[in-house]
Amino acid sequence: MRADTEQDILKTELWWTAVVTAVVTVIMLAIIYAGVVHHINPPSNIETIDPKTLHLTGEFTEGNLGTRVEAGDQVISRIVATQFAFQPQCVVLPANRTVTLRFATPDVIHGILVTGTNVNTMVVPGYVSQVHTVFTKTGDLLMPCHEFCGLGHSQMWATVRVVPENEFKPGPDGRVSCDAR
Ligand SMILES: [Cu+2]
Repeated sequence: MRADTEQDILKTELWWTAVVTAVVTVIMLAIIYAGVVHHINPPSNIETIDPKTLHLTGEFTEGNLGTRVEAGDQVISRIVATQFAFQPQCVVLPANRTVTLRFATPDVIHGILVTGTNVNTMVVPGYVSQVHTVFTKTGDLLMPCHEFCGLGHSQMWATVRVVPENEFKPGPDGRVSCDAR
């Protein structure tokens, strides 16, 4: 093979610069198109919360955790992910109905997934993570922490108890807990 001259190298470099610029342009246009025309956005529920005080005031205080049926029949579960447990350890949710899961953490980055479903999110200090979903199968689903958060990480998991809609009976305060059942 003959060694390329300076001129050949320059030509090749310019050619690949043009190719890369074209590819990046197409990708950027596709992202802008998806975002603006189809309203397809990243799952960004940008809601901030002070990790230092979330246990003292607001929706993530101990008494507010767990599942509650709120105005407009919305089913909302609030869960705190902390080293190395979830609070509460178990939440009850009805099947075949839109439910909202809200997570916050006072310490480090955690992550959750609910096995057998597409529920999967990071839980980042300073932010509230929110997921809307419909569970179609009943039973106890395992919800482990999937982001290494320290030595007790492997012990960190909770249960999502999905019950048939006719067995989902909130108390007078709208709450449903695993122990009450
Ligand atoms: Cu963790």
